[in-house]
Amino acid sequence: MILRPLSFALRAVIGVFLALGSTNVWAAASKPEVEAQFQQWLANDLWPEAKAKGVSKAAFDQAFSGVTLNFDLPDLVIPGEKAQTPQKQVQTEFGSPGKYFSEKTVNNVTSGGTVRAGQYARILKAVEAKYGVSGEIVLAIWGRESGYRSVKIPYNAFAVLGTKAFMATRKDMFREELVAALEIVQNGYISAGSMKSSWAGALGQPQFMPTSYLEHAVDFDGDGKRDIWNSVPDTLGSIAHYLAQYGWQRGRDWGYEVNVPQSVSCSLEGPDQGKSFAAWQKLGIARVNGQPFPSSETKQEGFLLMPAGRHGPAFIVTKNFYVLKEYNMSDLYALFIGHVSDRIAHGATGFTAGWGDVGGLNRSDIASLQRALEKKGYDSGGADGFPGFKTRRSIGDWQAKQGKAPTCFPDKDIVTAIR
Ligand SMILES: [Ca+2]
Repeated sequence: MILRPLSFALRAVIGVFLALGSTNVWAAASKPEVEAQFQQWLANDLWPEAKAKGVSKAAFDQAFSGVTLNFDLPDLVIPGEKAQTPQKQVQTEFGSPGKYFSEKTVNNVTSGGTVRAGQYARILKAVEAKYGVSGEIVLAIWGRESGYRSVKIPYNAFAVLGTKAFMATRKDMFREELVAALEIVQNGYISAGSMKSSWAGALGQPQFMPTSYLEHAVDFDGDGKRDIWNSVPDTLGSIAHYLAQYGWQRGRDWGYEVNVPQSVSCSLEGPDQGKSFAAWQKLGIARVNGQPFPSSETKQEGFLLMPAGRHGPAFIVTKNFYVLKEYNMSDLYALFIGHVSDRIAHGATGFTAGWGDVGGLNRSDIASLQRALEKKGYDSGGADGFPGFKTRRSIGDWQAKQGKAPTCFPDKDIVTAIR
């Protein structure tokens, strides 16, 4: 009780330092000083919140036993130092979408998945029966997230999340995750010492953030622990449960590669512009392999997906594609999972259409393009430097208005032309 006002005072002082941007006037706190502030913050700031959430003192102390700050993590704002501008991040190059599908990565996840499809056939069948998600989809996610357990997940989750919640650019988000991590220990789902995470605080083989773990992790092998670190059945069941809870539709595929005739604009892309498969077919869209869409899909809704605009393969995807995006917001991630699942299931080969040599732009170029589009009244989905479907189709609409054939993807000329 005596320490609490001190903690407030400390934070007020830190606040003044930050507000003045005064790194040149006062030296930043030394590491031992920051470490001491962290220990005070744990005791006086975090503990009351954890206690209110039902976390016992014993569980709290167990979680933070021996935990110190990790100064090597990215995106930290050391108390007393001015926050770094995210300049470096913005100047990174936005790689062409094709880079995401390097043969090496695709082949590694595919071959690892093919082996495990046989090895864990019984468990995968039980997982699919319970949650409706095919084994190949679950395997592809497992492989992508943690290389089927081969990727090391070395960090103490409480050190990572504690450091981030104490002094990172998005500390409120990490604070929520840290409290969730404490609830995991409190509930006895796993011991604190076993909670290993990535440098970003993602847990175990499915790489769940702690709030996701609380909602979606399951004990599929029935030993009483939701052990997504060591148990393969728990890992597979938890991934499928996650997708099921986000609305995965049993019996439906994720999507199909298609040919899109020039008469169909690439600006028809997106989850809010769905049409029945029959309607897409009527527009002249057909599968690249010459096979018809499954008859069960005829009346169901499908969505046009063109991750590289006219410079790459096109797809009609189902709602399940957007469920995959709940795992990771990127279109390319969801497409990677769907594509690898097809390869595991059918021995399918690469995409029929090639990826064009687009790219070479910086994220800052794309962000300024997005701002320019918004100024002209187009929806770019936010100036984040990533050309998502809203940016792509707005480029297409702008091009059509200029009397140009829409490509629906940023390039240097477009960045120069739209200002
Ligand atoms: Ca278990």
